[in-house]
Amino acid sequence: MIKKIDDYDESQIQVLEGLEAVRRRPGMYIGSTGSSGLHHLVYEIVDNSIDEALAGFCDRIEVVIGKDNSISVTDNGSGMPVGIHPKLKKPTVEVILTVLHAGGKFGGGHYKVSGGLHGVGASVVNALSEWLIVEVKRDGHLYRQRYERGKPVTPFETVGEARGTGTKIVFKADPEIFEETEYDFDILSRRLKELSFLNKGIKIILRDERQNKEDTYHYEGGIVSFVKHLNRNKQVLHPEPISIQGLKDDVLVEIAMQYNDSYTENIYSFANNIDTTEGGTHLIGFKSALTRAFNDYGKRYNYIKENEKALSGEDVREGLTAVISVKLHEPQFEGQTKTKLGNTEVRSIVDNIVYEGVMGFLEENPSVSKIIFEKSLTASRAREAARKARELTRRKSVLENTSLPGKLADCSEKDPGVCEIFIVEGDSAGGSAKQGRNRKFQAILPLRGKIMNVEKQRLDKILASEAIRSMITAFGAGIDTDFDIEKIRYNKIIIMTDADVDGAHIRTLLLTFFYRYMRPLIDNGHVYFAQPPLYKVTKGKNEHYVYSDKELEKLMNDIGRENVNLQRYKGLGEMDAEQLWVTTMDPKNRILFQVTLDDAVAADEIFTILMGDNVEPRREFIETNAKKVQNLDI
Ligand code: 1YM
Repeated sequence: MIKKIDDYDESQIQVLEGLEAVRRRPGMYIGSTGSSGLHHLVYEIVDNSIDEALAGFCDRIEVVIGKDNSISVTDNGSGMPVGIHPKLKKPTVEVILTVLHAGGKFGGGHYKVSGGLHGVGASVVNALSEWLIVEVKRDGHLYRQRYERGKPVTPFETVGEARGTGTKIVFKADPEIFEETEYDFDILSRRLKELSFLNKGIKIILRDERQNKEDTYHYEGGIVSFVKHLNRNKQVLHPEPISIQGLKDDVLVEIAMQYNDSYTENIYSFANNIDTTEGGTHLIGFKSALTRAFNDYGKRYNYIKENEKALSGEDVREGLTAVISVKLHEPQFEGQTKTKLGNTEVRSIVDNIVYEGVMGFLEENPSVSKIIFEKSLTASRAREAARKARELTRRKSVLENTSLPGKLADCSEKDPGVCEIFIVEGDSAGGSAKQGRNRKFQAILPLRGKIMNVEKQRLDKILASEAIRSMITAFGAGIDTDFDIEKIRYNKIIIMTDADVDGAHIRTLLLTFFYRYMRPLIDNGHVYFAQPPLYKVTKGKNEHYVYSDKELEKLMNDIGRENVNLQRYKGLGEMDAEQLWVTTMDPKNRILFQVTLDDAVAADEIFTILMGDNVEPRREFIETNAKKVQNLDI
């Protein structure tokens, strides 16, 4: 008896130490105490509901952002166990909410597949919350308990009657821990929507009481709906995505894939609902099976002749949108951001299931197969042509011994870390920029004429464009699969265009090109937009350059409107070299926008909408976003 009391004391001390450790080093448990960590709290709680849904007991999850930025998550599952925990002699709910990693110890045999990147569970959320309330409906009773900063402040008790079953957790992130405590509806919405695609049949509701907004996500089609959604603005080559599922050695594999008429591949892989952005064994298995299946089928049905080259992986993935989702026990996550699936056994499991599935589909759908094969074969030929063109570009520059384009005014400094290159629209602005710059570290590359829309071209055509070739040689880092960020000759690549619609168009074209063919430039934050002023305001001897209408309004109020001369700049060409330097190029005064692409899905969507063939979504996008674009002289 005495021993048992000792045990209890000891475990109680361990509990407090555990939660104290979480509060002392929150980053270790949720990644950060910034916005990402804050949103992570929600995912941890939702993941418990998702697990309950995967076990077959829950089909509805409601997430509410309160006016005070509290979060409430409610599910209609079986309800957390309410009995006394046999070892710790406390209500099991309290154990779940106060003991680190408690969740795993109770596993009832079904997949405990969910669990955010860190998979640390509800106790971590409790430790990092100013307060948390848990409610369980079970056996006709409503139970409740309240905690503050991880410690129970009321007993776990029955507070009333209840119909049905389920669990509700309401919490408020602790401002002592988090740098910010305001939730972003769009961030939560994106992840919850993704979860509902990845776990078909679950209805997830997101309500924002701060702004009376509500979204519902519910996809009976699961990842098939996901792929349709990803392709919704593209011209698809077959109306229904190919859907493959299989279960082997307790690993559940689900694949949905659909070709569109573009030239890019868009493959998203998930393991236990976690976005494996670094890929891993499931992705490798998928790719190798797809290539093998295409080549085997192609040879059998004479799409690929006896003496012809086999299709490469890139050929068979051209224009492919796919979602790969695996669920397994004990996933191993590796890589820099722990988003690479490492389980070696998964590779052959996915490979076998995909090979069978793709072969079956090709055999049963000869007309779709023909369309996809024609695309892959054209891709193969185009890639061969591109290889030759690239070879030629490389050889030419070596032979002529003038690797840099003629129009480039290079800087004298050779250390890439301090060098910048301005990509300037038009020769006249290019001239002013060349005169105005600091030639020690600033290079100027004027681009004449239209920039090619790379979304609609394959690499061989793209390489035929002079503007694009001159950028490739000026940057010095190659292109596409040859691109090597280590070789880049400038730390900052600054796009300098007029602040009008044409300028915005050129910026988007250049960004599309960088995004598709020099992606590390964007990922590593090398790309910037210069921000020329919109107005010059002169009053007496004082001159002010103004960069936005808001700023203009404020300045006018500050200096008074009488005897003011307001000059509106229509383009870079209206400024002389000196003005261009002072307002737009001098690091001391200028405003630069750094281009970031933290969300490949959203970026791809924007590029597709703005650049693709479908006019209607483009018009819609421009209409809804025109208001958001500031400093644009429309
Ligand atoms: C709003 C958050 O946590 N729901 C939830 C959690 C659990 C159960 C049901 C559950 C699981 C099991 C048995 C089981 C949890 N249980 C545990 C533990 N919603 C939310 N709904 N009975 C109920 O896994 O066997 C941890 S979470 F530890 F008891 F298993």
